[in-house]
Amino acid sequence: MKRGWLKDGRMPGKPTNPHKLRSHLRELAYLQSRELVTPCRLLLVLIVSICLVLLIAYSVDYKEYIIDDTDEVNMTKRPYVQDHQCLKQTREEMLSHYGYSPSFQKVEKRSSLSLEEFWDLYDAKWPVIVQDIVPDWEAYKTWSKEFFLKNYRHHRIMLKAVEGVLEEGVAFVRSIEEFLSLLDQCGDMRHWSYIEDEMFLLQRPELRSHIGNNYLLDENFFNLFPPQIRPWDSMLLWGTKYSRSTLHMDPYNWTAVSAVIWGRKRWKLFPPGQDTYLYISPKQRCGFPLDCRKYNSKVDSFDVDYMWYPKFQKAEYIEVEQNSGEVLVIPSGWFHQAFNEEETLSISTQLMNRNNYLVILEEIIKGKNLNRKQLPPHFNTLLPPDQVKLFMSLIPKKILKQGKEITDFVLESVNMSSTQDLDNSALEEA
Ligand SMILES: O=C(O)CCC(=O)C(=O)O
Repeated sequence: MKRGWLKDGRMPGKPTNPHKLRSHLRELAYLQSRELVTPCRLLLVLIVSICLVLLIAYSVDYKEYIIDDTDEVNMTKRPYVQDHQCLKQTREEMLSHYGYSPSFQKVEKRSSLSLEEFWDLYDAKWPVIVQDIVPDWEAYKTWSKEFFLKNYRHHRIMLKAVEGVLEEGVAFVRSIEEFLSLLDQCGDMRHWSYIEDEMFLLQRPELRSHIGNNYLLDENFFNLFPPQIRPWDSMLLWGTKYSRSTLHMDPYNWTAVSAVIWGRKRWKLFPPGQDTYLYISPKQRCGFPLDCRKYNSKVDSFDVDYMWYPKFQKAEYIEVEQNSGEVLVIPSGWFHQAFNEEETLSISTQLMNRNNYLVILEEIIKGKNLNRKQLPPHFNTLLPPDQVKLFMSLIPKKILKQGKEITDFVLESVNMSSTQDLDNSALEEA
């Protein structure tokens, strides 16, 4: 019944008699109060109340969000999370700014790419291959097999040997001469060897100096790290055909930079946000003194066991071939795996700059090396390199000391061991 109508359906007229007026009013009040307590009304009141409560709760959250918005990136208050959707959109805008059409399924090969354009279009956003860096290097011109045999025949080097599946790879120390003899054996997908040595070039400055300039690394905040915990920056990778890396994201989630001196690599590059399909366990640690999470997949994307890893079928990736003389840059957040399609020698390094430094600092916090609360309130008002310097000054001395000890230990292990197998767990720890 509509409110204000009498039981018999009449509209209440204008009562003239005071008695009638009182009884009309009483009747109206009765009708209205009866209507209010119907189950329908009750339900409605309940729904409205719930909505009101939700609205109040939401507006409180929303207000907080608005406040955050003016203060969007603030590591002193909350974890920094890279917004890959936003980065993708920025790249699209930048592509149109430069007059390029969007290309989201391939890795472009570029020459004469300015640093500015690299930062705008690729850095932290999309992988790219740059073709005109390595050909100027002394290493590109002189590092033949004969060169290594002549100058480093008996020098020891760390390598991984696989007889079976990738997961069962074993680390060894061998001389260059012995490794070269392995190159002559013909392997297959389950038999191969791979030098993955982070110290060989660093210990031999004359060789290290053959790696020329790479302008993409002109701004590299790793140089602001104390030397004891600064990541080693020129890993030598020299593998037989079929050799390959694991499927992984790099320590501290840095930008990976690979330069092929000779040979050919095929890469599978996985855009961010697919951890479930790649079987990434959240509990792995890198075990460095400046500890970090380790992002290694159990899947060998070039030899997948779908019985064990069925979800991998859903993973999306881009494939690209990197030829001799080319540099591949893989942004933070992208899992990747390299496969040497022929005997290949390359050098890997890492990049931390204005576009990914917060990702790396956040990984260092996740590694429990320091507490977010130790960052002073003005931290995010500083320029990026000053933020990195301040952050580094807060790293406990104990960690720096351990860093030095580990470096000394690794150097000693490589120098002291003859051709006997190294204790793998010790190497992995290191
Ligand atoms: O070249 C390789 O085998 C892998 C290198 C790599 O994954 C890296 O540089 O991050």
